[in-house]
Amino acid sequence: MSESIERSLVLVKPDGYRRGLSGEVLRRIEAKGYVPIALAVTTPTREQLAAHYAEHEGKPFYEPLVEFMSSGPVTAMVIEGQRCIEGFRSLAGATEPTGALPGTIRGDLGRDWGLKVQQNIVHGSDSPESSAREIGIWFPEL
Ligand code: IDP
Ligand code: MG
Repeated sequence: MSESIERSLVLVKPDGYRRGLSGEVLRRIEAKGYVPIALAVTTPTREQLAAHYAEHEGKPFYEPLVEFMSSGPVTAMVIEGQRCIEGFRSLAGATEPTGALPGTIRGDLGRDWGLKVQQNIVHGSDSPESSAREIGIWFPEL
């Protein structure tokens, strides 16, 4: 792999999966030009989520987040391309879906439901270190 080619771990969260938005998320990723190199539908275990969201342990939304993320299947994928970590975060938009800009996944497809955790359709790695760690959790074979 050329050094400048990055990988990012993307999840279509249970809200997005339930609403049938996995294809729409993948469509936007491919339209942007990033390449999916691994794809799976899986219901996350609490252990997987504890590892994935370790940085958030102890925060008020941590338990609701783990509860939400284990509530049903997610579509997990690894995407590849130069600067795809930053690029996918840009496609995803801001964490808080009410203020996420129109044109982004969260801005176009997400909204506030008055719950303890924001349901915002997607997760994307936020750095090369997170990406390597997260790919190890979701796709240990890679
Ligand atoms: P990110 O997904 O945009 O990287 P993080 O800060 O890593 O955002 O938070 C992980 C997830 O936890 C968010 O995507 C969202 O679902 C939820 N979350 C983050 N901050 C809050 C909050 O202040 N209230 C409720 N839910 C939150
Ligand atoms: Mg994050």
